[in-house]
Amino acid sequence: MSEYTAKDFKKGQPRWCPGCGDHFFLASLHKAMAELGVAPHDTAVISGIGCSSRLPYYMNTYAMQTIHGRAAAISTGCKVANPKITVWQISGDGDGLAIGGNHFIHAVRRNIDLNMILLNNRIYGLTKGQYSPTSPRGFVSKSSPYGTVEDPFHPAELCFGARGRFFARAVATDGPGTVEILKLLPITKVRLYVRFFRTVSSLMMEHTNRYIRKKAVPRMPFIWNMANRCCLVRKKNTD
Ligand SMILES: Cc1ncc(C[n+]2csc(CCOP(=O)(O)OP(=O)(O)O)c2C)c(N)n1
Ligand code: SF4
Repeated sequence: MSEYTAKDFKKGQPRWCPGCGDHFFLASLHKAMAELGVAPHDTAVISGIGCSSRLPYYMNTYAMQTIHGRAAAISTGCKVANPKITVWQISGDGDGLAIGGNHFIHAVRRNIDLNMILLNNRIYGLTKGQYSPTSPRGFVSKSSPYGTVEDPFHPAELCFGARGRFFARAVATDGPGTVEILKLLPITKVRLYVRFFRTVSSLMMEHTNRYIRKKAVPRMPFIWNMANRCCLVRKKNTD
């Protein structure tokens, strides 16, 4: 039984838009950390730059918002300097897979026990809606007014291509599913990578909202663990 509650991990007042999926994810992270029972002073949360990368401000743990695309590099440094610390790395799809793509694949390959989280809204939120490496082909945005002509990354394929061993995804509004997955991360002790979809509220994100409803939600949240070849598909999709 853990001696902590979610309150022990909370700090500050989030500044995300009302209804942004980041609020849901943050609440799940607080809850999962409390249930895992690792002390706040043994935990570090490290991000790059982006809306999602503001998350460390709201953690009552060691926390750092660093520079764009470098969350994996600085998380690696933190973990190597003090392996006893549980490190949670937070990136958006822009931060983690565009400017930080190279750091991402090598951090997965090195397998130094980071809990890597990708908050994937398939767009650059903070800079007002440019397309990202996970935007679908044809996505109309400020940087692709006629639709993108590129195919997106599939984060799971990227993870396994870099010799990752564990991948899971959930919809951020599925609180219990998200907590369930987050609690698996520190105990699996294989390369870890989680992908979350967010639902978003601002008008700018409307396309993303539509996309998530039409295409992403029918695909169930799942967990894939290469170590024991198990694939758990959650039956209920709560988004
Ligand atoms: C070196 C550098 N290049 C570009 C930027 C501008 N910039 C800030 S956040 C961002 C992308 C954010 O997108 P994402 O990581 O998906 O996070 P979101 O805001 O969607 O949560 C960009 C391009 C920057 N801050 N630094
Ligand atoms: S701009 Fe988008 S990603 Fe950023 S806080 Fe608002 S809804 Fe969330």
